[in-house]
Amino acid sequence: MDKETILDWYRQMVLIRRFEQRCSELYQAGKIGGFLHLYIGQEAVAVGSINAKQENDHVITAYRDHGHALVIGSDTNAVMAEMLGKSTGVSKGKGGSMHLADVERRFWGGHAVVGAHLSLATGIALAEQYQGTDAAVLCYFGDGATNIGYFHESLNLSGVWDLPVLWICENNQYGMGTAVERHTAATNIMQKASGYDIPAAQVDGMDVFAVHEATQKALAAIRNGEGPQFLEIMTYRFEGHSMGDPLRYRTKEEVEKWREDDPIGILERHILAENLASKDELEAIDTAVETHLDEAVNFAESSPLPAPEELFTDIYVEN
Ligand SMILES: Cc1ncc(C[n+]2csc(CCOP(=O)(O)OP(=O)(O)O)c2C)c(N)n1
Ligand SMILES: [Mg+2]
Repeated sequence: MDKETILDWYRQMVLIRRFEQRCSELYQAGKIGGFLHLYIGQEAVAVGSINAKQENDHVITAYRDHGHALVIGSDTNAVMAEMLGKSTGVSKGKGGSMHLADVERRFWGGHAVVGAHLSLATGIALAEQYQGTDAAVLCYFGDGATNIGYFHESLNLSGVWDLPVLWICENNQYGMGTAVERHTAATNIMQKASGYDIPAAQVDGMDVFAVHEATQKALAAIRNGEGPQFLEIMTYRFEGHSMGDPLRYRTKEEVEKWREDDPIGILERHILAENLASKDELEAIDTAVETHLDEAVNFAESSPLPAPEELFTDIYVEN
């Protein structure tokens, strides 16, 4: 792994963190409406895995989607504009936080119905298999989603048809305010994949290198014709389920313990220990990210809202 790549991953993780801190402020100022689910704490998952994909692979996820969009390489200005519901946003301001998408980069969202997008991932994988390409689908979902019927139907069909799909469970220990032990009978979630004869591995989601390596391995197996693969990535969301969550279901000590394993802190310590960059160089990256975000917020705030006529466009696909 060369130094430039590692520093770029650091930049991407800091970009997600700072982007979301800005979103939190904008939400509290009433400039972002609807629901807002922060990804803070889980950055190493999107950065480690999406950087392991090849260009023609697809990505699809749930509503906690800002990190995926930024790592995919969607324009930060347009992602921020979408958060504010502006017409310059990635979904023309009509999707908002939970419905980021970037068709050009094969990023299919951003979905609010828990588990529903797993069936879309299955369909995309079937299309690629039918066309005989070497593209795979990276499909992300939460621990809670593994209790939903769509999850079981999708894993089953992907196994029956040997579809090129990588199932990525971001196990952040909770589905809303309910801990894994209280919401699922099989708390060792990767076991659920073996019910469908799908090879699975558990990965430390606070370690960007571990996530990258596991994803590379799983994608290589898919492209080698070994069928769907499953990763259970162990992570933690440092903030609430969504903005305004009073967090009564977990202790401060638990949060503090996970914060010691802050994925950005772990990477920073690695960079410094390996002399890949100095503290000053890392601070320069942080400053550049802040400047980049100043521009994005200005762009979003000064962009127009969608015109009223836009209510009637983009409802059906036009052939
Ligand atoms: C079908 C459906 N049921 C319930 C909800 C309400 N809901 C939104 S998020 C969520 C929890 C999902 O938890 P998990 O899959 O672990 O994802 P996380 O929020 O932790 O990323 C629930 C129950 C929903 N959006 N869709
Ligand atoms: Mg969860």
